[in-house]
Amino acid sequence: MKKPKDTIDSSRRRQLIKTGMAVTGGISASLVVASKANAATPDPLITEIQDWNRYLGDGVDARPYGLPSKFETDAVRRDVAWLTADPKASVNFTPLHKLDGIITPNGLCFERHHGGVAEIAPSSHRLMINGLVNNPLVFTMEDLMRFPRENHLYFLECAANTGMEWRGAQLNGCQFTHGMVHNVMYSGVKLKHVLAEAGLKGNAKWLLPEGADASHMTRSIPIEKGLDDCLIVTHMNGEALRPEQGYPLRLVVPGWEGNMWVKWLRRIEVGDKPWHHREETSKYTDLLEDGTARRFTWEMEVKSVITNPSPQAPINHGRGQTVLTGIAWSGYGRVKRVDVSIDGGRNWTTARLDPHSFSKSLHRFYFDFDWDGRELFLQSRAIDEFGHVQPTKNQLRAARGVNSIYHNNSIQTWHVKNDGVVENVEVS
Ligand SMILES: Nc1nc2c(c(=O)[nH]1)N[C@H]1C(S)=C(S)[C@@H](COP(=O)(O)O)O[C@H]1N2
Ligand SMILES: [Mo]
Repeated sequence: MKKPKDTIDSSRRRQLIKTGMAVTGGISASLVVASKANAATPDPLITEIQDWNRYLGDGVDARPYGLPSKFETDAVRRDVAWLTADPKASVNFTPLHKLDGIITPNGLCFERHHGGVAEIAPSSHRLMINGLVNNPLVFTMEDLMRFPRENHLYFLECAANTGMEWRGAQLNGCQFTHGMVHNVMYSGVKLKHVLAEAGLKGNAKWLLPEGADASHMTRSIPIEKGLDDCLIVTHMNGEALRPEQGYPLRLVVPGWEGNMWVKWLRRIEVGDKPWHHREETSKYTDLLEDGTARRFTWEMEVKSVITNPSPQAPINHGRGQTVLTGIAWSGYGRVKRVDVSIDGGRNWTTARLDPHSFSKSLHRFYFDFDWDGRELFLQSRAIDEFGHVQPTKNQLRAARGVNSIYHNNSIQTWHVKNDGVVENVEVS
C-alpha cells in the first residue's frame, strides 16, 4: 500500500471543525416511533394486490447457491482506485454500513492480497511442518481433517485499517476508513495439535508460516502464540473457505494483525529466532518521530466505529427517533463498554452493547436517541476488559507522530448536518 498523499482529493474532507456550539439536547429515553401511516389516506401498496402477491415465484431449482436480493446491490466490497497501482497487490473493503449483528457474510469479507487469489484444488494442497522438529511432516487435506476440530468467532483486522486517516480526515465512509476488518466463525484444528505431531525441539521459539500464493507471504510468530489459540482452518461461517480467504487452508492468529493470518497455508517452519522478513520490517512497522520504528506490534488495539449513521448511510428519515449503531473490538479480549458522543466528545453516554459478546470478536453496540435536527458530531469510544481505552486522534499522534500508516485505533468523528448528510471530519 502506498503512503497516504499529503494533499487529498477533496478539500471538504480535511475539515477541522471546532465544536464551539453546544450540542447538548436531543437525547430522550422515549422509544416510540411515530407512524406516518394513516388509515384515512390508503396506501396502494397495502390496499392493491401487487404482482409478487398475484404470480408464482421461482421454484427451488432456480438457485442452487443462494445470492442476496437483487435490491441489495449496494452491499458490495469496494476498492479505492488511487490506493494501489495494481489490483493483484491490493485491497477492497467490507461494506460495514450495510451490515448488522456481528457476523461478516463470506461474500462481503474484505480482501487483501499481495499476489492475487491462488486457486488450489484441495487434492493438490499440502501442509509441511519443518525446521526444529523431530519429524518433518507433510499433510494432505484429508490428514488434517482427522485432527479434533473446534469453532471460534474471531475478527481479522489489517494493521493498515484506518491508515489513510493518520494525517487528517480523508475517506468518506466507514467502508473505506474502517472496512479492512471482518468477523468470521472459523472451523479448524488447533495449531498445537499439528505441531505436537511433528514434535517440537527444545530450542523451538518461533514459527514461520508461508503461503502457497505467488506472494509467498511469510511472518514470524512466537511459539507461545502458536501453542495458545492459533488455528489452521478449512471453514468460514460454516462453509469451505472462499478462495479470496485462502481456500483450502488458512492460519488464524486471534486478535493479532491480519497480515500474520497466512492464507493458502502450505508450510510452517519452526526456528529459534524471528526471520525479519519484509512484512515485519519495511511493512507493518510504525516509523516514530525520532526516526526509530515500533516493531512486532501484534495485538490489534481496542477500537470502535459508528457504522450508521455514517457518510454512506445518511439520516434520511428526518428528526425524531434515530438508531445509531456500530462495532467495537479488541485484540486482547472482550470489549467491556462503548461510549457514544453526539457533540464531538464533550459529553458521553454509555451505549447498549449487544449481549452476544465473544473474546477477540466484533461486538455490536446501539444507541437509540431522539434527533432534534441539529448538526451532530458523532463519536464512539471503546474500552476493553483490561481497561484499554480507545484514544482520540490527537492522543495517538502525540504518542506516535504522523509518519505511520499502521495501527491507527483512534476515535472517528462523523459530522451529521441538519439535512442528515454525513461527512468524515476531525474535531479539535
Ligand atoms: N498467503 C497470503 N496470506 C495473506 C496475505 C497474502 O497476500 N497472501 N495477505 C495478508 C494480509 S496483509 C491481510 S490483512 C489478510 C487479509 O485477509 P482477507 O483477505 O481474508 O481479508 O491476509 C493476510 N494473509
Ligand atoms: Mo494487511
